[in-house]
Amino acid sequence: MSRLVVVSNRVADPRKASAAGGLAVALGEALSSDGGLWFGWSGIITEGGAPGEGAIHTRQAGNVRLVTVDLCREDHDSYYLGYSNGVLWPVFHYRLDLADFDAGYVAGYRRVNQMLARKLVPLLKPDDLIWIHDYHLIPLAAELRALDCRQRIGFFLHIPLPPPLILAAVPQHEWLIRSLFACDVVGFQSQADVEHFSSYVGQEAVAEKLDAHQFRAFGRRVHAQAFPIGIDVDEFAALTQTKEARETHAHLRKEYAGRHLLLGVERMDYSKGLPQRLKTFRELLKKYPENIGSATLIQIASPSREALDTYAGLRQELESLCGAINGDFGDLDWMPVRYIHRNVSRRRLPGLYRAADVALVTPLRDGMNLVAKEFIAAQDPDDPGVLVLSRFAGAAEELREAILVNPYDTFGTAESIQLALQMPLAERQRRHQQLLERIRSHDVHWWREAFLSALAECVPE
Ligand code: GDG
Repeated sequence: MSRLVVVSNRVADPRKASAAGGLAVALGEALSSDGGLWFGWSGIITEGGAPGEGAIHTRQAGNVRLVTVDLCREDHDSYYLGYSNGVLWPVFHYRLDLADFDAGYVAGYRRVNQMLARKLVPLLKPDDLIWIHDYHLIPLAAELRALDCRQRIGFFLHIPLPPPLILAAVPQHEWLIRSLFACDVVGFQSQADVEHFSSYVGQEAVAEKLDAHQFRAFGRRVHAQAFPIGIDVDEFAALTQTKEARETHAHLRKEYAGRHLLLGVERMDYSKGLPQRLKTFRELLKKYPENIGSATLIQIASPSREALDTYAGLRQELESLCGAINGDFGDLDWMPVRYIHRNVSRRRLPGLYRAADVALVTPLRDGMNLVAKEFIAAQDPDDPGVLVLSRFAGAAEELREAILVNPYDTFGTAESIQLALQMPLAERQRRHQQLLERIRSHDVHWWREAFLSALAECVPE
């Protein structure tokens, strides 16, 4: 039986992962079931260290070995802030206008991936299955191969892959995609991402498509497929019954008795469409004045990547929009928007989801979006809330019974929200039941097993 080695930018203790959320739990479970290794950055930034060098830390968490590496300030700023979050994140979310193509960042990105490969190779066993996660580590498989690593390597991209013409704006686009061909299996969130991969390699690398999932280019064959990530539905539904969740639910239902509660939950990120959502909510109040005094939007925007200027600008824009809406429409006994720029405890979230009549999950672009799935799992099947979901979230490929919207169209989205607020109980129940079946059939366990089976079954070149 092969050992699993997970590599991701951040590493979590699987015994405490439930506090961190779904993905950490899923990866932790996969590692804990047979014992494995989880490798990544320690989260520690050292001042004055040498670029491309970092101290390594090892600790045992049950039967999982956690190995992490420190980054010096220069490496952190170019690899993490610069190239990963200043170039790849915006471009892969179609925001060329926000990308900072500073030529210096790529050198740091490559240097850190080379260092991680160098530190990982001595820890590997011949039959290991290596599973690399996300855009921070696209070149890692190629760096491992350069050090003669022969193990099977899988890579999963948690964010979208843009179409070729957008991807081509990254000066190193060919190098990035060529690096993916060092893997045996490449997983994407949605069929749209696979199609972008297929058209990119067809146009730019003259790839040969061998069958539904096999591509040959750059002298190697890769299996590329959509593995839409899910959540642990039963675990999340059970979380609605904890003391904190029940208290949150009871408190909100009491406070909003006879009124409507709309909810948005995300990291504060420009991909999530927060300004557009607030403008849509303002449109809803203008166009359907019966909501004035009776509909409240609770918007949680938990702090994220605050060291980047774009994120600071977004925060200012949101604060100004919330202030304007509350000033224009609010009254002594009612405020339309409750905006929370703090991290809400994971134990309270399920109660919050369950208390909401409508969830607004309206990103401008999103790899998948787990909030949409958490909202469905947390509902009371007898009286479920309605999911309003952006067609630009990967989740929209699966969650067809949500109300799908175009978040750029504030007018049209306001109309859809009004429909959601007025939806009869029988239709809410029917849609919820179908959505629940969908998230159950493709839950996080399915995701992990489907990916790892594809990796275990592939025949290395
Ligand atoms: C990336 C991709 C893809 C949010 N605010 C709070 C909080 N959260 C939790 C949610 C959810 C998670 O964070 C967010 O997951 P998403 O999937 O919605 O979005 P990203 O963080 O952008 O994740 C995305 C995902 O990777 C997995 O592949 O779906 O497309 O962008 O679990 O509940 N949790 C707590 N307090 C908060 O204030 N405790």
